[in-house]
Amino acid sequence: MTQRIDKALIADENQKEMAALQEDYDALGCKLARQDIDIEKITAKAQEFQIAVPSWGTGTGGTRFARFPGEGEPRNIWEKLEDSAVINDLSQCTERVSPHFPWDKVSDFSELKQTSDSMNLKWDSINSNTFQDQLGQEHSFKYGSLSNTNPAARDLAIQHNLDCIEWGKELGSKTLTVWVGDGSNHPGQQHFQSAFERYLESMKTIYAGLPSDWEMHIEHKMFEPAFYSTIIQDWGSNILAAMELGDQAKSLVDLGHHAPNVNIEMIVSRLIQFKKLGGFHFNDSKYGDDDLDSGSLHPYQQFLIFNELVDAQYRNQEGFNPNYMLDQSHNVTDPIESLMNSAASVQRSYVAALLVNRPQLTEYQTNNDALMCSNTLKNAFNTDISPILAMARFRKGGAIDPIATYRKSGYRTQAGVERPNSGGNGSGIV
Ligand code: LRH
Ligand code: MN
Repeated sequence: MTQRIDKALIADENQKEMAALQEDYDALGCKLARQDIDIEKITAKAQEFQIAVPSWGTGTGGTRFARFPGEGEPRNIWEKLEDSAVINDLSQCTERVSPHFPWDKVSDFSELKQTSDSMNLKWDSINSNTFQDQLGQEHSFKYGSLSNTNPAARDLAIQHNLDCIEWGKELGSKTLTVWVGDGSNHPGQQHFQSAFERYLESMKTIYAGLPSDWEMHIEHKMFEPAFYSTIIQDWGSNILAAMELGDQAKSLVDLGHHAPNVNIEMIVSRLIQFKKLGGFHFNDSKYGDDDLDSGSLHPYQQFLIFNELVDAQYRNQEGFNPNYMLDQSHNVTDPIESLMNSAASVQRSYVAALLVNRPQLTEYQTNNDALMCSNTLKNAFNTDISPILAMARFRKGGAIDPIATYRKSGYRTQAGVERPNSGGNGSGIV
């Protein structure tokens, strides 16, 4: 068990930063007050913000070419929980962890629940996995899982999702996320409608197994591992499936699963309007599903997505309760640092969207004053709200500067000592 970050160290490091933070915070408070914005109200909202971390993101990620494990890699869900606790200790906005089965499967789920409780961690959405075959698996998912032409393979995939619900119930989760790689690589290889009908039939059986207070989140993806067609390729197929299945089925938006330049914030607006926005997998990308750190390339797009989300909150949109989660692959950085950075980046997009003067924006929109519409959003986006994010962390017992405090703690080095390199570099995202 790698030692958690000592609260005294966090306090010491915060002490060094406090005077400067207070000065910046007060200055920002004056600036916002001139816009009739109460900084204390915004900071309180920032303190409420939560985003889940993916268990599989706490280890070094890779590509099909190679994976270069870092020091002190977490080797199992227990060590992934330790690292997730450190991320939450410092950032104070990541109390939920999203597991992936069977990667995180254990023999005793009540023991896993006790361990997460002891770390003040909760369980977010459960991710099923029917995009890989398990050792000795009777029916392969090579040609698909929930849409496979072989009913025995479909039954296997259905049963795995039903098992995920049972394990999730033991952990206190309330959501099942279903992403499948099903699709084709050659024109003509798959009959599109028949394949979608098989997928929907399978999903209906899984849906029937959902407890009444659970949601099923369907994740669309343009391509990979299939490179000609994918069963749920875009938000259109996604919302059709969610509507076909019922009220507990909603659409999940993974930012990296769209073609470059797609207007994701408008997709979000549509899903909100039709009460089908289940949640997000936040990350960033330049080309494909690059799974890069959130906000590292397109921070304005991420802000525009939150502008739609905060607008829905502001309008008390019915059926609006999206789940926020990171889904990234950290190939060249310390995963703990990238996850803390990314959680803060998404929190920043949310808080900046709170600064938008919505009555003013509505007036400019009504009068077709395009320039002032854009400036109203840019004004919020360009406001440096770093003091609010730091103050929110500080007030919840976290670190004013999470990266500096983490590096000062020597946690990674300690983990390296206690978790000898498992040597498996191989390839693939985990
Ligand atoms: C698919 C995906 C999905 C996860 C996997 C790890 O690309 O985004 O959400 O199951 O990554
Ligand atoms: Mn995803």
